[in-house]
Amino acid sequence: MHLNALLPLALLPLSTSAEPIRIPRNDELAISARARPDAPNGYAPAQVECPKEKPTIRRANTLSKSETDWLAKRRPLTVDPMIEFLKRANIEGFDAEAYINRVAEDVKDLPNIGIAVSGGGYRALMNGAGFISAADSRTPGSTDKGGIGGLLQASTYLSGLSGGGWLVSSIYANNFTTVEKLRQGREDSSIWRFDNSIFTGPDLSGIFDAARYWAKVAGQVSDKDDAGFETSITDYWGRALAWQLIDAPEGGPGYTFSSIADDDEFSNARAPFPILVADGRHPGEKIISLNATVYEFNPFEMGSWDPTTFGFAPMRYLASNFSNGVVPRDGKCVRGFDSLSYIFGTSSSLFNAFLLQNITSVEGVPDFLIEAGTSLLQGLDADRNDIAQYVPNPFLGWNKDNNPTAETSELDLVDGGMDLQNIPLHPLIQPFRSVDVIFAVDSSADTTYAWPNGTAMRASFDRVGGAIANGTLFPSVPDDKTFLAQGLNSRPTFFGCDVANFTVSSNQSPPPLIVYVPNAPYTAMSNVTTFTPSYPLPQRDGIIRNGYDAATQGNGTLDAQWQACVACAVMSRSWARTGTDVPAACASCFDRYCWNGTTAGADVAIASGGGGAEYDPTFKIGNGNPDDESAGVKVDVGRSAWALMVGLVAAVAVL
Ligand SMILES: *[C@@H]1O[C@H](CO)[C@@H](O)[C@H](O)[C@H]1NC(C)=O
Ligand SMILES: *[C@@H]1O[C@H](CO)[C@@H](O)[C@H](O)[C@H]1NC(C)=O
Ligand SMILES: *[C@@H]1O[C@H](CO)[C@@H](O)[C@H](O)[C@H]1NC(C)=O
Ligand SMILES: *[C@@H]1O[C@H](CO)[C@@H](O)[C@H](O)[C@H]1NC(C)=O
Ligand SMILES: *[C@@H]1O[C@H](CO)[C@@H](O)[C@H](O)[C@H]1NC(C)=O
Ligand SMILES: *[C@@H]1O[C@H](CO)[C@@H](O)[C@H](O)[C@H]1NC(C)=O
Ligand SMILES: *[C@@H]1O[C@H](CO)[C@@H](O)[C@H](O)[C@H]1NC(C)=O
Ligand SMILES: *[C@@H]1O[C@H](CO)[C@@H](O)[C@H](O)[C@H]1NC(C)=O
Ligand SMILES: CC(=O)N[C@H]1CO[C@H](CO)[C@@H](O)[C@@H]1O
Ligand SMILES: CC(=O)N[C@H]1CO[C@H](CO)[C@@H](O)[C@@H]1O
Repeated sequence: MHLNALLPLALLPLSTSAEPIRIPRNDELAISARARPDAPNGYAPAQVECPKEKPTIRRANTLSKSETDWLAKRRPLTVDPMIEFLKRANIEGFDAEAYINRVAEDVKDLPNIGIAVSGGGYRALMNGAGFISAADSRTPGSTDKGGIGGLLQASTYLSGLSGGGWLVSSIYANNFTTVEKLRQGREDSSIWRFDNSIFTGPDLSGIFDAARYWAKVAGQVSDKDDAGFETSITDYWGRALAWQLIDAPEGGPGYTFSSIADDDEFSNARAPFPILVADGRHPGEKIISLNATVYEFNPFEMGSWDPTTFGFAPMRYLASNFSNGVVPRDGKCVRGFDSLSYIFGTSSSLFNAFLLQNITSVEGVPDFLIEAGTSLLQGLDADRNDIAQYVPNPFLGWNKDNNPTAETSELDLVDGGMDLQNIPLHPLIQPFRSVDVIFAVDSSADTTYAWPNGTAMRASFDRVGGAIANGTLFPSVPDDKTFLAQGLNSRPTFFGCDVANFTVSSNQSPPPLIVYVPNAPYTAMSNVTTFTPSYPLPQRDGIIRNGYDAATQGNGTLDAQWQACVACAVMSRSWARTGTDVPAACASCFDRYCWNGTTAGADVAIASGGGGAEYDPTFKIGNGNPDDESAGVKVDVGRSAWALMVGLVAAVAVL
């Protein structure tokens, strides 16, 4: 990393050209009430009587009954939004309404859509939010010419990892609200106030009171400790984040992930199925390799499809004493362990070190906390400070022959991007889910200037080549050099377009087509460093809009056919199954957007710091005119100079 490339940022004045952002009063547009503070005792899990039908661990050899039942409601509800979306996209020579109505009778030919939002801290949250708002028909303007609004309503799954998991969690914690409403916020609420650093906390009453804020966070975590449960830095990190992500007093300590299942919108299948991802870390293991077990969290279950763990625990009863898959006859059950903040904290545990190392330098943090932070730093094995502890291990004694953690009382999970699969594709390529197309929003910071270079896609492709794949398939994806040389990382690229190119056995389906949507500068320099702790609201909004412009190719300004091309990608697998000819308009889209299978060759000299030219893109739309609030990089120098230092020092991080 060239530090001097970043230094001028520190000298930029706080933007004065942008209109100040006005937060609506409570009697104006506001976020509606949210999911549920469903835990029995705030942040602390508690022992409860087991339900009549005792919770058990199940084998991962099928979808859960809960998911299957939910899908029976969801798939039919995607039909109308899909027809609307396809009609707007207006693929020449294709009668979308007639086709979709025909295949809707037998759901298996209905396009099955997934969206995956990568990790990358606030950058990933904001860029991902731009995509989601463009795909959401509730966003004003999203169904106008060139928009892709309705794609979200037509989708079955929405997965998030690390920073992308913050986005997904925040949307579902708040009753499947819109990005637009989260962005607008609410009076007296710290929701999406990313201008206030997580270290200093919210300024609800007009003053920052870091001491009070951190005392609350510490109090919540010690409630969990007092209840007899292991706590780790992930608890602190998750609780601190919750103030920005869950619109409830004190970050909603009682909000659980499983309560999403009871949410109006989700339970009536009016929203896609949300999934977060984390990686397993074996005892004594330091490096997370591609062989790490990938765990998923959904409103019903937590577990893994991988051959190692190959099982799922009921989310609502996590931390019950499962042994060999069952709670002993006289054993009690536990509820409230699946705190929403603990789950999104787990998925983003890469940031634990960021919290630990920086908390000590924040003014106003009470001494006892600084001491706690310091002693945590010194006391804990440094190799373990990015771990979220799941104690007791739900998979104790489970799948003993293959499960490396079958003998341990503790299950250690880490940031879902640690295995380089920084896009949460794993849940969506599971054959049982039969997803046809995945929109993969990549905000990874791979290159010198914090843009993606396809590493996350390549990692998921590489993984299906190993024994850990357990029946999953993935389209061919070239190496990072090819991504850079062919510009596959600077514009949307489709992978796996041609089903005829897959050799699949008779009981297998081809993997989904992947629409790769990399973060690139459309109208804003959205490559902010992963560890920047605060963002002035105009910058936040600029990055969200940039993500929106990536999703819509600037509402069609870069390609008037883009909206139709998205629709072609949605239809592709369904057409292949029903033997329908691909309309000429789509053939032309696929020519333009499908990777054609050629690689750059070993002699291409494109590498970050490898002698070739750096990938240093310029604005695709406009010129980053500072009069346009969406453009250019603005950095908050007012609040905390140290925060900038953090950004500079941490800029080398890749995730
Ligand atoms: C959740 O949102 C839906 C749709 O906006 C609304 O009808 C419902 O009342 C909301 N539920 C709660 C609990 O606020
Ligand atoms: C689980 O087992 C541990 C150790 O045997 C015990 O201390 C704890 O009370 C048990 N918890 C429940 C909920 O049964
Ligand atoms: C792509 O990104 C990875 C980090 O994710 C980095 O290690 C690699 O060097 C990059 N490749 C090129 C060709 O720049
Ligand atoms: C992953 O596991 C395979 C065996 O299934 C092994 O050959 C390979 O070396 C492992 N890779 C890594 C990076 O640990
Ligand atoms: C494949 O794409 C590359 C990069 O865009 C291009 O240079 C090459 O000519 C294409 N090859 C074929 C066979 O279309
Ligand atoms: C595209 O439309 C959205 C919503 O109306 C708007 O916010 C955005 O600025 C537009 N983008 C361009 C490049 O015109
Ligand atoms: C087609 O399949 C072959 C063999 O798996 C692979 O090498 C090639 O990259 C694939 N082509 C495309 C365009 O995905
Ligand atoms: C963002 O990208 C631009 C264009 O590549 C580059 O000039 C700038 O230094 C990058 N900023 C960061 C923080 O990497
Ligand atoms: C398709 C496939 O290979 N499935 C295997 C996944 O792993 C489990 C547990 O090891 C096996 O039982 C499945 O056969
Ligand atoms: C000022 C300070 O302590 N900065 C640290 C914040 O956290 C990052 C990530 O762990 C470190 O790299 C910084 O040194």
